[in-house]
Amino acid sequence: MPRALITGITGQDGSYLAELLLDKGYEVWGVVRRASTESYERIEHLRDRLHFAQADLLDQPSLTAALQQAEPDEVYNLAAQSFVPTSWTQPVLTAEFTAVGVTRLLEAIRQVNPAIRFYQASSSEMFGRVLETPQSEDTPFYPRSPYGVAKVYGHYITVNYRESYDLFACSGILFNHESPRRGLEFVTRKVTNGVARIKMGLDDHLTLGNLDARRDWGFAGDYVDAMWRMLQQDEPEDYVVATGETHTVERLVQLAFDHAGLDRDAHVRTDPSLIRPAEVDLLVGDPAKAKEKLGWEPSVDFEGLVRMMVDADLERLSGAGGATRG
Ligand code: NAP
Ligand code: F7E
Repeated sequence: MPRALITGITGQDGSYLAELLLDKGYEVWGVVRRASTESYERIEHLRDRLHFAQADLLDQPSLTAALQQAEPDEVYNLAAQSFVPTSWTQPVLTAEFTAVGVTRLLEAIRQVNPAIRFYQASSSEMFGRVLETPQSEDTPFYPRSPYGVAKVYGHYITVNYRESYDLFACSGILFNHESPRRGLEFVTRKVTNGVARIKMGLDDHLTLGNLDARRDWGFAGDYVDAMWRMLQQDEPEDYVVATGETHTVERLVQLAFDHAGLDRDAHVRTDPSLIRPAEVDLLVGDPAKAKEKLGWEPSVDFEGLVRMMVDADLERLSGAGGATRG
């Protein structure tokens, strides 16, 4: 039975990846950090099939101990401070988790078992103020937030450990991917949850920032499959994972309100305080390499994703006793 260790198993991607690997017959270990209250909501349904190791990306000995305990064949590093606005208010902490944390984990792998295959969760935020459209594995980086800068470090330290120590280390440059398990502060989920709350009469309006930004949004369940495929190749390489389509935040808003049968103009406000100090205006990925070498294809389109998320939020809130309005 192959064994995998996932950092960030309590997050959106960690929960989908754990499901995928369990289905493939893996023994799945998750790194969890100590907290006074547990946050296992996204993996509650899997909990009795998972193994846990307590560790933190800030603490090198705990990472070494987690690897010694789990003895994994594959490590997926999904843990990070992943919310871009927080990276301006907590830039040093973001660098510790999202940048140097990658080195700590790679060092632990080198020490415990250099044959471990390693996946690093890199991000389209590294392209930032894009120097080429669409963005591919060859597009130069120009990050626009402390988060993006930290991810560039994580990307290059992964490449460097592959080249320096011959580790099987891959960096997946994933564009935005979403799901009903997305954190409530990210724009897709903020919109779909907001729409559902308005529909249920729990709120009257939704306040957003920049509606002109464009993103290449896909479904998280599809994207974790690409991570796994990267680690099954003969050679470790880096891959862009994206849909190849881009849409504005405004389009997301319109689709979500339409799907719930609500008038967008009656409920949407904007607040300049939600505009970022530096914005990423346009992202659209070129997934040709992932399609060709990994045989990867997205299965959910943008409209399908928005409908899935609105429906899930409506269902969740109906279960909580809300009452719909038209
Ligand atoms: P997420 O939902 O925010 O989950 C982040 C995970 O990291 C949580 O499990 C969190 O644990 C854990 N974590 C944070 N700091 C940690 C630390 N110091 N030590 C150990 N664990 C820590 O993120 P996601 O959307 O699943 O994304 C997964 C990864 O892909 C992240 O690295 C993100 O930056 C990257 N990424 C995401 C996207 C996207 O669109 N979703 C795109 C490209 C790249 P707690 O539950 O304890 O907080
Ligand atoms: O913002 C605009 C905002 O926070 C998307 C992370 O997973 O993907 C994610 O980063 C866009 C931005 O995601 C609001 O200005 C407008 O242009 O959902 P987001 P993100 O910053 O693209 C990348 C690939 C990652 O790696 C990250 O970890 O939406 N926007 N109004 C808003 N955004 C938010 N959050 N809230 C608003 O009210």
